[in-house]
Amino acid sequence: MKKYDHKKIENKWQREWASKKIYKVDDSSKKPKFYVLDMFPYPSGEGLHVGHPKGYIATDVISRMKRMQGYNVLHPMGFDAFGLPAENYAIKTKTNPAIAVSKNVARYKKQLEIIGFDYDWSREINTTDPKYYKWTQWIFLKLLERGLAYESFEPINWCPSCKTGLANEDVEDGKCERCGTIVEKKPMRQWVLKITDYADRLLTDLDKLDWPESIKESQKNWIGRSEGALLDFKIKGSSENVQVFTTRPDTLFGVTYVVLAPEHELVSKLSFANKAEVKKYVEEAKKKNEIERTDAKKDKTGVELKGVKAINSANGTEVPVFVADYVLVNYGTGAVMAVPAHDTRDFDFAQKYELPIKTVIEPFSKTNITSAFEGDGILIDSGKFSGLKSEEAKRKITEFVGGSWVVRYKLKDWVFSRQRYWGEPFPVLHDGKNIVPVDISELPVELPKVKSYEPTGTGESPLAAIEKWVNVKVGKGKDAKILKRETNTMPQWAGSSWYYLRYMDPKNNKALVDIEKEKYWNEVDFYVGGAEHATRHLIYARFWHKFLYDIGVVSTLEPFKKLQSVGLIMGEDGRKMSKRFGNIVNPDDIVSTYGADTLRLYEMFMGPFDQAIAWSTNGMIGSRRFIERVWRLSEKVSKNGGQISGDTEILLNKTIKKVTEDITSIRHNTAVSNLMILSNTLEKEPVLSKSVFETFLKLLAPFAPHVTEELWKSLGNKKSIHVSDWPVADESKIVDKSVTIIVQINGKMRASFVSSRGETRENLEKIAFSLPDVKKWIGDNVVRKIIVVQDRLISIVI
Ligand code: ANZ
Repeated sequence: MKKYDHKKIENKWQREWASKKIYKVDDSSKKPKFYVLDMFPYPSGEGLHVGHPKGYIATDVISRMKRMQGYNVLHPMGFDAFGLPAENYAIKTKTNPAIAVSKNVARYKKQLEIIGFDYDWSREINTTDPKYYKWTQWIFLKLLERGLAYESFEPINWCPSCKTGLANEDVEDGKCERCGTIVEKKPMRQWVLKITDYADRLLTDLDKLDWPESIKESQKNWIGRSEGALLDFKIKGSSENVQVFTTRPDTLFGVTYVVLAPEHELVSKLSFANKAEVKKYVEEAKKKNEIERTDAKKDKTGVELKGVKAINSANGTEVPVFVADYVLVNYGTGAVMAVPAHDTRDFDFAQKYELPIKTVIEPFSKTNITSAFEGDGILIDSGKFSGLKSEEAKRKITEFVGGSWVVRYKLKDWVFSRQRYWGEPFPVLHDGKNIVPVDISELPVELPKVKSYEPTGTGESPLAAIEKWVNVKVGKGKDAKILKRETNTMPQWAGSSWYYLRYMDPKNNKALVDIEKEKYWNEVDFYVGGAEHATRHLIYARFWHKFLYDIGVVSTLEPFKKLQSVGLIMGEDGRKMSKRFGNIVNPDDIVSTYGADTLRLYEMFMGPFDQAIAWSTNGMIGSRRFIERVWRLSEKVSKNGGQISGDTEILLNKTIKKVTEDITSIRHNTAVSNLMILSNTLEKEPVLSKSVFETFLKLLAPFAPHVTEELWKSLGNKKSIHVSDWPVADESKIVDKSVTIIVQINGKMRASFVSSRGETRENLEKIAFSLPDVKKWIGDNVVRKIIVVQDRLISIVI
C-alpha cells in the first residue's frame, strides 16, 4: 500500500477537476436547482486565516452533497472589493487601491483554490469591475427615477479618522464600525436612499424566512416599529404648537412638563428669559453622541425655557417646557410630553428638577412609588376617561384632543454617499440647480484613475479635484453646457446588496440578470455568513431585492430563504485571531503540512457550526489521523464482493440517514462523528465489501474531497466520486433486528428478554416461561390468560 501523501493527491485532483470542468454550472439543466451561497469576502491585504474558510467549507459540503443528490447546484464565489477596508489598506501601504485589490484578490483566490472548493470560477464576480458596477449604477438610477434616492443636507454621522460620512448602520455604540473612532455629527450634502418606505414590508416579511431568531429579532429592533399618537400642545401666548409623539396617550392627564430636543426648531423660535443658558446647553448637547444621550444609567440633564408654558388640551393645565438631551431630534417629532409617574426617564428627570409626579394609571398589581409604573392599567384622575383600561383609553383620548394615530419607525433613511475615492461613482450630473441623471446607455460611469486618492477631510471626495473628469460638456454649439459630475461615491454596501443575482448570469451586458435565469435560480436556498451583518448587509440586500421585485427585475419577495450564521474560530489562546495577539493560524501552512482534507474535516468537526470555538492543533492532528485510518481501511477491501455482517449493515444505513440529515441542517460536526463511528466498525470487519467501502467514501467525500476521490478511483471507478450518486438509506435495514420483550405478570413487569424481531408467538411464550423470574412469580398459580403483543410484550394473568 502506498503512503498517504496529501500533497500529491490534492494537487492532482484539483487540476483534474478544473480541466474536466466537473463543477461547471449549467443554466439550462432540467434538474431541480439548489443555490447555496457564502457572504463573499473583501480581499484585505492580510489574506485569509483559518477562521475565514469555515463558512465556505460548510457550504462546500452542502453543495457537494446536493450535487450528488441530483441537484443542479450553484455555489459561486466572488469579491466585494470596494469600500473602506480595501481603501484603508491601500492608503496604509501606499499602493493604488485598484492595484492593491487585484493583488489581494489573486492571493485570496490562491488560498481558496488549495482548499479544494467546488466553485465554478467562470462565474466569479468582483464589485469593482466596471462591467459589474454598471449594474449597481443602473439600480441607483432606477431608485432615483422612483423617488427613492434623494439629496439631503441633514447632519449625519461623520468619522473624523476615515474622513467620510457614514450610515447609521455603520455606527456601533457611537463609534465608526471600521476604525473605532467616535463618530461626530456633521451637516453636509449627501445622497440618501428611502429605505423607510420599505420599513413595513421589511418587518412583516421576516415571518416568511427560515433565519435564526436572533437575527430576525435584531432586524425587528433595528426597524423599531411603534404605534402611537401625535398630540399638539399649544404654547401659551404664542401661535406656536409643540407636537409630541407618544405611545401612551392614555397618560395624557399625568403630563407635568414637556421636553424639546436641543436641536428642535422651536428652541430658536420661542422667546424666553434665559437665552444664554439655553444656548450653552444646546451647544454642549450637540457634542454628545446618541449613545451618551440615551444611556438610561446616565444622569439626565436639561434646562427650563423660563417663562414658556405649554397647554395640555385634555384638561387645560399649563406645564413648563424644558430642553433636555435625552430627547432625540430625529425620532418621533423631537419632542415629548413627560409623564414621570409612568416613564422611568421622565421620573428620573422629575426627581432631579423637583417636578410634580402625578399618577394616572392604577396598576393591576401594587407597585413601588419610588419608581415609575410603566405598564398598562386602569385610568384614574383622568376626567371622563377615569375607569377605562389603557388600551381603550389610548384611542379615545387621542380622538378627544384631536390628535392622530400614526406608525413611527426607528429605522432611518440610508445615508448612501461617501466622501472617498474607492467606490462606485454616482451616475448623475449637477447643473448648478438640478440633478441630471446620466443616460442608461452611457453606463458605466467609470471611476477615473488618480494619483492622490487619500481622503481630503473637507467633505469633498478626492474625485472633486480631477477637473477633466468632473466637468462634462453636454449639448452642442450655443446650447453646449458644462455640467459637473457627482463626486461622492457609493458606500461599501452598494455592490453587496445585489451580488447574489449576478452569479445567476454574470456575463450579461444587456441586463442585470436575465429574466428566465432569475426565475430558474430564484431565491438563495441556503445563505451562510457572519451574524455581524444582521442589520447591515442583510437589511440593505432585502431592501434592494424588494425594490427590484417592484420594478419587475426579480420574481421573489425575499433574496435569502434560509440563513445560517457562522461562529468564529478563535486563536489557540481563546482570543480573537489577530495580528495584534500573534495567534493567527494561516490555512496555507495547514494545507501544506497536513492537507486540505484535514483542514476541512477538522473545521467541520470542531463543534456546533454557529458557535465560537478555539483552534486546537491537537484536534486538527486527530482529524489527520482519521484520514490516515480511512486510507489504511482501503487495504481491506475485497475486489470480489465481501460479506457484510448484519450489524454493520444496520449501522451503515443508519449512518447514511444521519449524515444526510446532519448535512442538510448544517450539523456537520455530528455528521463527521457518525462517520468516525462507522469507520471504527468497518475496521473490525475481516474483509470489507467494495460496495460498503464505496458508500462510506461517498458520505465522506463532501468533507474530504481529495482523499475520497483518490481511493474511489483506485477501486476502478472511472467518473469522479463528486458526480456519483449520493447513498440512500434502506429504511428496512435501519430497524434493529433484535427487540426487547417485556414480560408482565398481572400487569406488573417481572422480566424481560431479547429476541429476534418477528419471532413466533409460540417461541416467545416458550422463552418467557423458561425465565427463572417468571417461574418464581407464577409459582403454583394457574395461568388464566396470555396476551402477546408482537415484538413488545407478553402479559400473563394468573
Ligand atoms: C409619553 C409617555 C408616557 C411615553 C409614558 C412613554 C411612557 P418607542 O416605544 O421607542 O417608540 N419619545 C418620543 N419621541 C422621543 C424622542 N425623540 N426622544 C426620546 N424619547 C421619545 O417610545 C415612544 C416613547 O418614547 C414616547 O411615548 C415618548 O414618551 C418617548 F408613560 O410619551 B412617551
